[in-house]
Amino acid sequence: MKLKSIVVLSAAVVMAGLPVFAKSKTVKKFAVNSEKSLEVFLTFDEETESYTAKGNPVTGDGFEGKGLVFDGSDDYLELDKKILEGDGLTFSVNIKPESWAYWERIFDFGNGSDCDVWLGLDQATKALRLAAGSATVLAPLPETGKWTTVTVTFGEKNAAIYIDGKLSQKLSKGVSPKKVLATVKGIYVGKSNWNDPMYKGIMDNIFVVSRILSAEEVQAVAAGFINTDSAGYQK
Ligand SMILES: [Ca+2]
Ligand SMILES: [Ca+2]
Repeated sequence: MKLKSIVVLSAAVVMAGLPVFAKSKTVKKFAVNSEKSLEVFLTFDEETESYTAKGNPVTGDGFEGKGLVFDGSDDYLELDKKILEGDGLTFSVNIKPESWAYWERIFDFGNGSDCDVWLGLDQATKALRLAAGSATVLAPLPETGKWTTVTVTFGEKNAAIYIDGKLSQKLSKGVSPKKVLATVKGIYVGKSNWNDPMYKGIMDNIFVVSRILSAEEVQAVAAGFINTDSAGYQK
């Protein structure tokens, strides 16, 4: 088992050559760093990158450079509790699913019973579902074999899913990350807190900010305008 500690990257990360770049010329530059609530940014491109992985996932062709290949059997990541210390949370990832199974998880933060926030395939609607407190928000299920940017936000009065930077659905109810933190057991990427199927496919650019990004900021993140340089926020 590979067991490493999580670090927040503070080095400048240059992201270029995105397929969506040309379509997003109107998006303003958005930079985020640890002072701006950046908690996690995993690109899987550097040997020195540190994260907690279980099941020995390997790296393969990613959205840019390398990505992390989840075998659908026992591969997952565990994130640090500090991502839940804010009043809001934004999670973004480039996914290329190999297959979908009902209840398969992209992430699941909680305790597997009364307090859980999860993103995955909902059996009843056959859509991508974010469950956050009393809120259920849906988006079209990302196609297998293709790259899709999925971004979600949640907080006490917020639950939203964006697909490729565009809002799919948003509700003004949800659950505070701090409330999830109080009873949390697993903070998983690719795995459920219940006995549900594991994510099978590739993930790249796993990005977590401990606040709710605006629609404009989400659009910038999805277009790859992430700059973690200490120069900080610019737009
Ligand atoms: Ca990458
Ligand atoms: Ca494995």
